[in-house]
Amino acid sequence: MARERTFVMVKPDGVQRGLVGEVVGRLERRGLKIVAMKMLWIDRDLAERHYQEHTGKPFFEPLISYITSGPVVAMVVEGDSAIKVVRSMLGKTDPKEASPGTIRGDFALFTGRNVVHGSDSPESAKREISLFFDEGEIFDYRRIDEEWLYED
Ligand code: IDP
Ligand code: MG
Repeated sequence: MARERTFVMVKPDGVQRGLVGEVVGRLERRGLKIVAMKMLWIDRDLAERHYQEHTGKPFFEPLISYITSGPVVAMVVEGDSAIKVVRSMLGKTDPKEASPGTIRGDFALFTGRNVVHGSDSPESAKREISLFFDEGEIFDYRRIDEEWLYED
């Protein structure tokens, strides 16, 4: 069993469209555990740091405006293989290519308005979690259904 933590964010369009509960509900029902969560309005500095790998790309400026355009809901999500599982639940970056049943495949049409973010690797997860959360904001607890969710 590989317990992992990943960083998930409902982007400004997801918040404006009332999809916070939908996203959180899907993660919870899957058996993933929310171990930290907050609403914040990302400023330019944090946006540029979060998306540093995309610096200089043609979509960088629109991406920074998008992600700073309204409040977001940021989370740390824990579970077995959480990084891969969350990415598969989000669907492809371009929602037109995302399978129905995924969040982007069910709720979005445009890459630049794709509702959710999830870390793409253990290194990104670690980096992104520490950008948004202090250690004291992340909680270690057992969910009552873990006994039935986990095989061992
Ligand atoms: P990801 O969010 O699926 O990891 P990345 O390639 O890391 O996708 O891109 C980060 C975010 O930048 C995407 O979720 C999307 O909002 C935006 N983005 C990526 N590529 C484009 C593009 O070609 N046009 C507009 N926005 C883009
Ligand atoms: Mg990415």
